[in-house]
Amino acid sequence: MAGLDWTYGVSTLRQWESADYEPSLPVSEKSNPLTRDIDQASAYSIVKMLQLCDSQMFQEEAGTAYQRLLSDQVVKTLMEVAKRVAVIIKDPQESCVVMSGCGTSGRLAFLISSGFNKALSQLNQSKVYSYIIAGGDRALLSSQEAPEDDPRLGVLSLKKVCEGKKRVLFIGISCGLSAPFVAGQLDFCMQHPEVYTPVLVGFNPAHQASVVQRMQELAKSQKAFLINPAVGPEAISGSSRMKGGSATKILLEVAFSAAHAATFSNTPITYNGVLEHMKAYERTLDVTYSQTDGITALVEAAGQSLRCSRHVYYLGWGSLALLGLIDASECTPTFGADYEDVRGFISGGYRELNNNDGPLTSLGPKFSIAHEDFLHLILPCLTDKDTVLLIYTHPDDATEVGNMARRVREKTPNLHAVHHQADGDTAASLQQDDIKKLCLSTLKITWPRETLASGTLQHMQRELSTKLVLNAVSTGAHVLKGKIYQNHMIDLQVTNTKLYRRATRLLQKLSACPEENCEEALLKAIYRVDMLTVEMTSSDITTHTCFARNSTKVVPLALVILLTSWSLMEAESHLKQQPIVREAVAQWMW
Ligand code: F1P
Repeated sequence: MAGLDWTYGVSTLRQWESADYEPSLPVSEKSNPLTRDIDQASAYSIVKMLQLCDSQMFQEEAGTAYQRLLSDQVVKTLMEVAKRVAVIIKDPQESCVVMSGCGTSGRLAFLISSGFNKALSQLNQSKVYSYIIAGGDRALLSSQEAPEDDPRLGVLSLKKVCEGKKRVLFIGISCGLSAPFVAGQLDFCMQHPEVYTPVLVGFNPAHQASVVQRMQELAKSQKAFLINPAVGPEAISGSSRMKGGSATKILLEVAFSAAHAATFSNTPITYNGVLEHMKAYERTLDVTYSQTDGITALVEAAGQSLRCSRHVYYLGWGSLALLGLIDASECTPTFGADYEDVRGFISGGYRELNNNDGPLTSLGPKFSIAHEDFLHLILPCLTDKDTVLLIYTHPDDATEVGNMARRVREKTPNLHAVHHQADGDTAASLQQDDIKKLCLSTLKITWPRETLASGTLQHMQRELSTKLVLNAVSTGAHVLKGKIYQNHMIDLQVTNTKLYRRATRLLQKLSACPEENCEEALLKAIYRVDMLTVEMTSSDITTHTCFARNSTKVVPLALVILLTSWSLMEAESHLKQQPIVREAVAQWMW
């Protein structure tokens, strides 16, 4: 922790809000002043930085241009959306709620729709929630960035899900308000107002884009809704899986819970009800980060595994396992990681996942997600350099967790647990003690005892808490592995327009070269040539990003070329000798 001062003043926490802080960038792409030195930080400091970044989600509005999570307008819009959902729940034959997004946003659409459909089933009601993810179900577990750029694909998938419905509440999620896939769907909704009411969820102020402007216009007469508070820049610039994902989960769960309570327990949808529910999520952050030491232990263990090219495995039960699958799948696009680096497994496999397309195992090894798969494919080769993390909450799962812990323990002591427990639950504590004895570290998150009615609310908070912990583990571990420069991911995949633009901007920032030169270097690295042909330079971004799917280390390579004027081959061999990208490029950047 040496050299780091945790008494950050208000000015550092709020610096990003100032009009002259990185003015050309939207909030979701700005670099967070709090994490500028995250690449040099210890595991403990990393966790503390993430805590501060997350706390920015709940900062109050402060007379700047930004709406915040708890702003009046956001609460009021959530109330309106909740009322629409309540109408739909009463008419499941003819209506539905559809959530759609790309990458993390689509994965959260899946998680949230599964949770609320389950709640409806438990009440013997028909399901009304559906999800769409760009790239289809395979994108739930793997990185599929290209479809994000395709508005027509968005419309086709929306039409398919809504076939025969007379009333659709469409919720398009794009943290950066940037995904053409979602924009296409919103546009389609606005063309068919007799059926569709569009809602846009994202975390940047509304901008000049035609779709967003038209949404704003329709929002005045409540024919469309915009929920776009700012939650502050991500800890790793642009990594919207973190706060963007968390805030998406909070906003939609608050709206849907209010609708369910209004329909099934006669609780009116009120301003204070919605606000209080949001604040309950704020307390989730406190409950979670009160365990800084426990989280730090996990970050350290995972970091050590990745540093020696070994692996991190999340073995989860129930919906918390899904958060493990999601977190693991995001490491590929976010950190340029191999799918084997961080992997998630879920007890019950695809039966438990219950996704639209059913089992995806035939798509390849990365789609083997059941605990049995872990036992057959991974356990035999497990070493003490690998980190295994058990993730569970339900006391009913404790026996299975114990059995799994014993199997893993025969191969490695590097076993850890994250589990949630209600305050004073002594029966569960006894079982936990057995599991704890088998684990190197145990992160126990304790929740206040609650009545049955608030049980589902707390379950969703436990999910968010798990998301925060796992995001910290995978982000922290990759930082410790040397994948981050300052607070930028240098080795990002350049597989869609947003990522292509982010890469070009990053090259400009780090090399101080003009945009033109940066784009040229980027293309050389994508096409792996020293001289670009006319065909290459005249192709559009989609062509470049398609090609980039099969190229690795594109941005580091471009950066070395820019900083050294070396040939492509020289730059490539340099990067091979120094696989820690931050170190490979740092020597020229001071
Ligand atoms: C969608 C997304 C992210 C992913 C990556 C590429 O972003 O797929 O989830 O982590 O950054 O973009 P958005 O549309 O929600 O902004």
